[in-house]
Amino acid sequence: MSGLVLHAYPSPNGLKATIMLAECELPFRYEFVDITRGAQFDPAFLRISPNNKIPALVDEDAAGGPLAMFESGAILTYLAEKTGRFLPREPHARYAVFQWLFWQVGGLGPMAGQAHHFRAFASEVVPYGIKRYTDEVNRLYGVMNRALAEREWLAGEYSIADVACYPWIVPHERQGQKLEDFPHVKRWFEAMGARPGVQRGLEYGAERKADAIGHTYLYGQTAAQVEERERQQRGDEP
Ligand SMILES: N[C@@H](CCC(=O)N[C@@H](CS)C(=O)NCC(=O)O)C(=O)O
Repeated sequence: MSGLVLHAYPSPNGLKATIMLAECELPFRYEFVDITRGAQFDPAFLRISPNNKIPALVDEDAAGGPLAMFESGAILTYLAEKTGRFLPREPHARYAVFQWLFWQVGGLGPMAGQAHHFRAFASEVVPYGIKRYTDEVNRLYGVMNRALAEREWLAGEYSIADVACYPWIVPHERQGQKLEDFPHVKRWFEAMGARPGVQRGLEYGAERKADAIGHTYLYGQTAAQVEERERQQRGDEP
């Protein structure tokens, strides 16, 4: 076997990887990981993604042998370095990209994910959680809006920072945000959506809705439950 293999699901973190692969016009095999049915606990998947989350990438042609990695920020950086695209070499420009990439991976993504959870998926209505995460996402959109008031793309030139943020802005309504309140984010959002590579990347994301069964796999995970899921996937005796 040779080539790039992406293990993903069409949720925002998976879409970052498909958009980047499409933007770079890189051929790849798409291995669908049904995280709504527990495929993230398959021992073979956990060997490349020990955090039981998508996306994960394997480059079977990497120098020194097949290279597997998890975490979308690492994957975007790897693909940028492999292709020489969307990550400048000059240090000021490069670290501007890394700052916004880490801002997304450590801030926008987790906070927007919690806003989705409390607003749309929680099994009980928790007003404090809804307000806490809706407000924090609102603050983050404000940060992004101020950055985009000064430049066309988040870190100057179009980069993996833009790719990382976009799939998390697509479901802005589910996060309780109005793009009209953030005109520079709106302008950027429309420019992103007009890029053919972004459109192709999103085709892998004909949004699959997590259903009630999916929720039992996705929420309430503890270390012990994850071990139990893995055991079930291996088919061990109870
Ligand atoms: N920090 C990780 C987050 C990945 C993540 O949260 N992936 C979600 C889907 S968007 C997932 O695989 N969830 C499955 C689970 O929690 O079991 C990244 O940026 O790659």
